[in-house]
Amino acid sequence: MEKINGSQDDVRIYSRAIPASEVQYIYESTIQLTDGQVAKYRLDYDANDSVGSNNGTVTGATFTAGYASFDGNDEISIPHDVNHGFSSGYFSVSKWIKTTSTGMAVVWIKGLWLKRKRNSPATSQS
Ligand SMILES: [Ca+2]
Ligand SMILES: [Ca+2]
Repeated sequence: MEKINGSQDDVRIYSRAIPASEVQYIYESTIQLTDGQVAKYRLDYDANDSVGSNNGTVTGATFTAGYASFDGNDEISIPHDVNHGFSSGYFSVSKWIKTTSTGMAVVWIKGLWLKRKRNSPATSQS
């Protein structure tokens, strides 16, 4: 599946499940939801973590006007941190996304493992 072609901003990771009532806070930006927040990426001009210490590694994405732009091949990867809560099964991720794509695209992957079966060497027949 292809990666997102568009822009993303304000990525936040919480080490707990956030109920709908608090999701509304994030949407309205009226209350800074910091309870359980373990990472925040403003994506203004880099992919540094302004809450924790898990700075992202930028591959191709560019920063303009306070957000990150992706062209369908770009990505930002962040290191694994046990404090993010992924192992516990209770975590939340929020981000703003803008895209003109109408198909499906990857906007978030955790723990991607790609296994490729190695082809057997070609044999010739006589
Ligand atoms: Ca931003
Ligand atoms: Ca690119």
